[in-house]
Amino acid sequence: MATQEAGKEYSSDICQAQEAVLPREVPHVSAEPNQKVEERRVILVGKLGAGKSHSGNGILGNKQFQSEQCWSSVTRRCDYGTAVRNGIRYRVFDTPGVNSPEDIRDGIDVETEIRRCLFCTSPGFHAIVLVLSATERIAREDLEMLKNLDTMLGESSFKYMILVITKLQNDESRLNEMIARAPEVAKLNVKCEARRVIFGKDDNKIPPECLQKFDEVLTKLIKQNKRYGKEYYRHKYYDQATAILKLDKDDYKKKHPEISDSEAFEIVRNEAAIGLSPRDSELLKIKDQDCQCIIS
Ligand SMILES: Nc1nc2c(ncn2[C@@H]2O[C@H](COP(=O)(O)OP(=O)(O)OP(=O)(O)O)[C@@H](O)[C@H]2O)c(=O)[nH]1
Ligand SMILES: [Mg+2]
Repeated sequence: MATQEAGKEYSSDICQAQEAVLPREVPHVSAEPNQKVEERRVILVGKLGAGKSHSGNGILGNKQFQSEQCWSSVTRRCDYGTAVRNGIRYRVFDTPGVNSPEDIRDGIDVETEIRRCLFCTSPGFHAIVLVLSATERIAREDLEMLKNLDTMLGESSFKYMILVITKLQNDESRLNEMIARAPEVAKLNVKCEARRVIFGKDDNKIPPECLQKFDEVLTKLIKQNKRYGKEYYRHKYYDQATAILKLDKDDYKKKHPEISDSEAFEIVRNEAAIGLSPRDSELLKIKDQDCQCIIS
């Protein structure tokens, strides 16, 4: 799809794609018209090279995001992927590494990318997955990243957060030991009510039992938040974003009258996530003037 291709700017000169990425599922032809498929919207965040795209591919069940070994940012713009796995539609939003030294050098505005991607999870996201690599030390920049996330998303976002640990054998006791020795991760673990899932050690594949655990944790998380009437994380700014996206949808429908409202909305929402909304600048202007939080 042309729009999806246009969003793929994540390969730098020194980091050429080595593997072909599977073609994306075209959203508007995938679902049966009257069949209501449960949708789960997930955002991936984390440090440069932590394995966000790798984790996103696992959640989707196929390779839609570019994931590779590289010293510079592989994912340079927000990207989305969608697939139906086990009867559930996953809409996964991949983001560039937060607080990477590349942010400044390569001119990647990570905050802008994450904000755009947040609004495009309209009407709100079910989970924010923080990807942590087990092979790297927790450094000052990681703490800075956590502080930034807190500032951007607000404290209540932890109720929707799942920690995914990459590059670690699926061994809970080893993870417990590691957590016990890292006070910052221990704090985070408490804030996330111990929702953490190991995604294994393999750079190619996430073991099925790890993915199953992720599904269970996510299902439980959604159920719990639903009980409090907050199935997904939303904020009044989402209403502003939705209003803008609806204008995009109306324009789109004028050009494609054969497409249903919901299909058109999904298409423009996906395009907006990768910066292709004709009203992108309006989307990015949505911000609370009084507080730094995008969402609180
Ligand atoms: N051995 C091993 N390699 C992993 C694991 N997770 C990710 N990798 C590898 O680590 C490298 C970086 O993974 P990516 O998924 O591209 O990381 P990212 O966080 O999306 O990186 P940026 O987009 O650059 O911020 C790739 O070569 C992955 O195959 C893992 O659990 N084990
Ligand atoms: Mg990536």
